[in-house]
Amino acid sequence: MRIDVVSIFPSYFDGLTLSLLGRARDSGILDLNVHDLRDWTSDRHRTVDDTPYGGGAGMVMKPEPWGLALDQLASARAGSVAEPVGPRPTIIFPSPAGEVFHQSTARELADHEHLIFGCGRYEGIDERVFEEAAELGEVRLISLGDYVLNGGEVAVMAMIEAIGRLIPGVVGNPESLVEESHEDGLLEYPSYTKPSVWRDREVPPILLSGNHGAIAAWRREQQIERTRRRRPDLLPDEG
Ligand code: 6GU
Repeated sequence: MRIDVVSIFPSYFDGLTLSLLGRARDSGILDLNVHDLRDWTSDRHRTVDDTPYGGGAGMVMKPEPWGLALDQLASARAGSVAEPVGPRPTIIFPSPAGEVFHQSTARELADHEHLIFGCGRYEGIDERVFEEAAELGEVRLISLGDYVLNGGEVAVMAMIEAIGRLIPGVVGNPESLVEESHEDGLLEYPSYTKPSVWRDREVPPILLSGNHGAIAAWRREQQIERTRRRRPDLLPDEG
């Protein structure tokens, strides 16, 4: 998979060289490229924002650098710039006004060949950029949840981590992807390791029983009970 990120704070993404995703990048499974939006400006001050038409507080990101960035990155496909071949990219703009990101969103996006993330700052990006982007690929506005961040960078970090670990080969043991919170609509069961007694706290004895059927049933019960307690909204309505 190829991922391009455009931001005025590219160093936010330095963390993606660490750990699992770093290894995926080194091995070539994940082709992750982070770009500075200011590289597509041409004035001496590398300006990316301006005052809003109609007035109001704050600044709006200018369309021109975004247009040039997306033209270049969306054409980074086989063939020529004029006549690219292969699937069109999916262009994602993190936005608190977008559809909410779920595990199902991550699963869907993990199947795409080319994702472009455009991180907005200030009061947002000139609306015409979204129209223009729709000529180049499938545009999605995606939110992490119902709260406001200062910019899209942290949201995109979260999305890339959620998507990246679902790409085949990124997580060493694919079974560890299955028994996880949200994968089957329930929260994860509790985990324990040695010692069996720690500060007078015992590991639930069933886990030491060797009875795999009983352990599986107990874990399922724990999942349902935790979900009922912490996230009842995830459970189907009972009558
Ligand atoms: Cl994707 N962006 C910003 N700026 N704030 C958010 C968000 C995204 N998701 C939740 N809050």
